[in-house]
Amino acid sequence: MKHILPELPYSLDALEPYIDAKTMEIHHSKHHQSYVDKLNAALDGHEDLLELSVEHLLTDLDKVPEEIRTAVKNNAGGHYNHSMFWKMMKHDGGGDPTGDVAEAINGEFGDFSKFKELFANAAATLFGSGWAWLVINKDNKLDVTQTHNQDSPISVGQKPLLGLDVWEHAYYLKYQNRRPEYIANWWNTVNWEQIEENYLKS
Ligand code: MN3
Repeated sequence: MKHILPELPYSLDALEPYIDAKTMEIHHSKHHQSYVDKLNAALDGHEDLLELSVEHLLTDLDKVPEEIRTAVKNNAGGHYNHSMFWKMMKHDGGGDPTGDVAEAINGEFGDFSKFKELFANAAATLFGSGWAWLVINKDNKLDVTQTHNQDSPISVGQKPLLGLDVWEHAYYLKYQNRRPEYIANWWNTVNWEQIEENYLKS
């Protein structure tokens, strides 16, 4: 079973003006596609591994032969992280979270603005390429974390609820070196219904 690029759940311009259509087009049809293609290339000839989902591969990387482990980690991670990321945003998103995830955020971080500050700081201070996350950690508590490159929280036993891609490819066309401005604007795209769903499933 070859891995395939999922369709975006909205049009390329749905996240304007916060994320521009050109960035979305390149990010989805070039960058994400490339993770999918390189994952399939790495798994070529490994019939047993081609049967496994990306989640399975990423939570059990030790089972992947050493000669393709790095390629699988990077590209299955890229595929998995981006597949989640697209769904974490929507047209007319943003605002405050509601429901159980809002209660959990308030319980863990004090209030939503304190959580936002922590998360934005994690995104802004990540050196190089990677992601900021809101996860449920191994102790079953909400936590704000960072991952480098395309490493995925699920490889270290965490359940990602919300993630922000801070690779330059995610924002450079519109924001150039102004990563904090991208982060500040990105909050207006967050699909809190999806984050609630992720929380309830975790
Ligand atoms: Mn990306």
